[in-house]
Amino acid sequence: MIPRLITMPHSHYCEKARWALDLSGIAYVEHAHPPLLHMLATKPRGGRSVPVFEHDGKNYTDSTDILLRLDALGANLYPLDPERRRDALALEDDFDTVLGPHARRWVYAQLLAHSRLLLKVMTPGASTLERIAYPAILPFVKRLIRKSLRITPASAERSLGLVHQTFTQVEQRLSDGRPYLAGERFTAADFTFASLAAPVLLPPRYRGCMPGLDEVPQTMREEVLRLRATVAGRFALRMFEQHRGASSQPEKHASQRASDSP
Ligand SMILES: N[C@@H](CCC(=O)N[C@@H](CS)C(=O)NCC(=O)O)C(=O)O
Repeated sequence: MIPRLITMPHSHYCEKARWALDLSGIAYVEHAHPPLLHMLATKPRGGRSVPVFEHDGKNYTDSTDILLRLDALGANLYPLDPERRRDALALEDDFDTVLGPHARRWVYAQLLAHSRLLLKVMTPGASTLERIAYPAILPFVKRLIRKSLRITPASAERSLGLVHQTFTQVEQRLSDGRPYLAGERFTAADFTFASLAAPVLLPPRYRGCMPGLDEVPQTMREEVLRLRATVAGRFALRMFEQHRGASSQPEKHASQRASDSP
């Protein structure tokens, strides 16, 4: 059976897994679901969050596990030198646990009031039924997101501070002139950073769904422009430019769907 990647169209952890899959050259189909409805696909596969990668009868329910699986299959995503490999994995873990959640919380805090934009980025690639049902359940999903991510003006501000802190750490690491985070070669550390920073940078080559810079509220747009201008922001954008190819949207995958069922 052709491997499948269960996603939410806008999720930055899904972009990380998608990027790894695209690098691996393994053919796969993407099944995108909007938040909450994704659980109909992840729960039966032993997970909760997306991405979930179904391959060879097994389910990989965490983005790092997906990358490690692809690496074991020969995708060459990590440095070969054991010390550099450990370093790349530690960076990936740090981005996964700090940058990913805090970028997400700050961006949701900016966008939860903008239902039309949310529908635009959350539903591409979903089944017809999901697309029809979603506007009706969106108000509930928004409340759920606010509650489960503990979004308040103060927590969003704190999260933005932590995003800046990660950007400063990346800048310090790059200050010795190295071209990539774990050394001389493009690795999982680089595309994990670029993917998880994407919600605050809105890179044109993001393959999932992101709002355009001109679609987001002005305060968010100003912050995105500030972050894009930093050394780390420019580095992430360069990763997309040099290592992500031309942009496309998950609708492309809709035509590849084996079925609408999870
Ligand atoms: N540690 C997980 C985190 C993934 C994650 O947080 N995914 C979010 C979307 S960006 C999600 O599925 N949230 C909904 C949920 O947990 O039910 C990974 O790296 O795969």
